[in-house]
Amino acid sequence: MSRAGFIAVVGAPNAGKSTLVNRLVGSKVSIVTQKVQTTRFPVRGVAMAGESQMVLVDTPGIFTPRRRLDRAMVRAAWNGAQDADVVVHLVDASAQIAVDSGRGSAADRKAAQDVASIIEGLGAAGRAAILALNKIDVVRRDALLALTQTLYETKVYETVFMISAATGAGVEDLRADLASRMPEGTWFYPADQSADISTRLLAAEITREKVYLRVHEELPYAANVRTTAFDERRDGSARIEQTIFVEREGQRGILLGKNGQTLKWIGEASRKELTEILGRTVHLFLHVKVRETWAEDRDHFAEMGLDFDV
Ligand SMILES: Nc1nc2c(ncn2[C@@H]2O[C@H](COP(=O)(O)OP(=O)(O)OP(=O)(O)O)[C@@H](O)[C@H]2O)c(=O)[nH]1
Ligand SMILES: [Mg+2]
Repeated sequence: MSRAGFIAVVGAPNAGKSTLVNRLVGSKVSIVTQKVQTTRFPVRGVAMAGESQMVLVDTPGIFTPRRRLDRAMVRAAWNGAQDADVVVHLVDASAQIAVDSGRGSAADRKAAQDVASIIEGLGAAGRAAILALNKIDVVRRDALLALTQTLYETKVYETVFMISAATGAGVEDLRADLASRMPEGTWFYPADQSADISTRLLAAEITREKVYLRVHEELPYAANVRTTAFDERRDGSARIEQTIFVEREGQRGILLGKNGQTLKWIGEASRKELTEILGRTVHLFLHVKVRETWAEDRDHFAEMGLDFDV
């Protein structure tokens, strides 16, 4: 009997949600960076285990929102949880443990606050979740057990897994458990499909990942990437044109860099990865435009599947 269902992966920004989804799927469907708030909209990846098809929904991190885009991102994450058959709450164990031992950075403390508010939200929704403690490759075993105990006592979790999305430790146990929780039914996607994102959008995401990797502070959050043209060429290669929108003229300058070096790096890194993902030669053309109001543009939200009016 075949099984199929939806699994929402929720958690504070930077917990490793996208890394976990990519690992379960077995290919890159969602971008990953060391910066918080990388994922901006729910991304679906498809993972298989025997006769079970698991549609994993990678969600934006849940945090205290300020901008319209933040609000829409957090709302999308909660909606993902609501609509799913199973909710996995992924927690960065290393950040929690650092805070509990008084060594936490400001970012760790922020993450711990977000975790507390997610637990509150899960409790209020009456949703039993699976707790997955992530990044066990960088924490001590005794501290991990103490943390497990504390979180389990909140009573919002059915079960706990300790994993490293980065190394894969513990992930197969989690996969088997998730597969067994899928309701009986026919598959949602063909067996060979691993992602549900258009190539144009994926291409924009790959470039946005490179922006996040290359520029810092507020600039990544002020930037957005759109694919404006995607043409198949007769020789089998793809010609992709993209615009990176930023909010201010100064940001445009930083993104271009001295003699255009920064943008060149971004374009080269993105082109390389797109060539790999698409399995053919890619010609990538990047433009940078200042559009103060891109984060207030209804069309942008629609493209990402985000609700503009939350
Ligand atoms: N050491 C370690 N690092 C990890 C692990 N999983 C993820 N990371 C790192 O944590 C950072 C954040 O990973 P992401 O997968 O982008 O996290 P996310 O939860 O999707 O983040 P947002 O999209 O911003 O909410 C990246 O630098 C990852 O390489 C892990 O198991 N161990
Ligand atoms: Mg992410």
